[in-house]
Amino acid sequence: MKKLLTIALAGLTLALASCGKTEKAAGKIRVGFSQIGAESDWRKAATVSIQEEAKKRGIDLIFSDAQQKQENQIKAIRSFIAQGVDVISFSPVVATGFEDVLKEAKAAGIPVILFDRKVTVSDDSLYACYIGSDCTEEGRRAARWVVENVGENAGIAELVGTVGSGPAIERKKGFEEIIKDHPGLKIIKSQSGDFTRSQGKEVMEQFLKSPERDQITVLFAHNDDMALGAIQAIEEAGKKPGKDIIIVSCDGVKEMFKQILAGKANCTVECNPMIGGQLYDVVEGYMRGEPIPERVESEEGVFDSKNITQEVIDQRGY
Ligand code: GZL
Repeated sequence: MKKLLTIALAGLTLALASCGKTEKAAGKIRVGFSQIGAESDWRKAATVSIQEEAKKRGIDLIFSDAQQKQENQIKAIRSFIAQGVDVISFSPVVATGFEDVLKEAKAAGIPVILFDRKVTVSDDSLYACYIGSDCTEEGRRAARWVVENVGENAGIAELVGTVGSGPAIERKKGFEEIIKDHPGLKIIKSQSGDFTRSQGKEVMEQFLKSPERDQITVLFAHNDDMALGAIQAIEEAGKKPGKDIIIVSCDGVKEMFKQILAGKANCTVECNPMIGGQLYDVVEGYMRGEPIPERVESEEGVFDSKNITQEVIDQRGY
């Protein structure tokens, strides 16, 4: 009996091994991707780009949704390593805490491509490439728009993104870098809304009940979803969003374009989520033996009532 079991196990092992080889023989590139979740319209658009582009290119995508939890991202990356994928990519929910698992990927000889967000690590060789926006510049662009369109005096309420995330750290840094030269532009309230519409509404409701409520003349939201929630809160408080409180945010999602056209918001700094094509360009190049570039930039603009029309909205991909 024992002998029979041994032979069966050997056969199973052989079959599994050959299955792996068969897949490789079919030339399918295997990519493991850990996505943060579905916290915003921006994130959902990024997921569409990642999944649809893989399908178009015949790439075997193993996609994992971390439901906003870092431990799920670490588990997923470990699973990709165990499966022996060709490349790992992920959008880190927060910037720190990935060092160990990135060391495991490096030890396994699997390159890691950061998608959309950066990590803070002691050794930058732990990842091969960062594909995405310059969120610090997005913060600067938002502040420059305030200086140019609001002027030198404003009480600013700030809705911060996910605490510890790259975009929240960088957008705040960029915004403050510009307004430090304009002392009349003051951040008088600042709190995280975790990049979601519901929490953006809740925090804005608190701002509008605070002693400083009547000093708030500008809202800077780190993403459109929080700004959209804040618009609801401002209207429910009997104020006019886009007029009593000028609204500036980041992402450039279609719903925000509609609010700007309707006069209920004022500016959105674009952050392009449709970068699945750029990701797989790097992956396919690597599989052809080409070097992986350290950085792939995405092109973005600044949108307000001067360049948003219904036609622009109708043509917008996300
Ligand atoms: C930005 C991206 C952010 C978006 C949010 O690069 O990581 O995460 O601004 C999303 O909408 O949740």
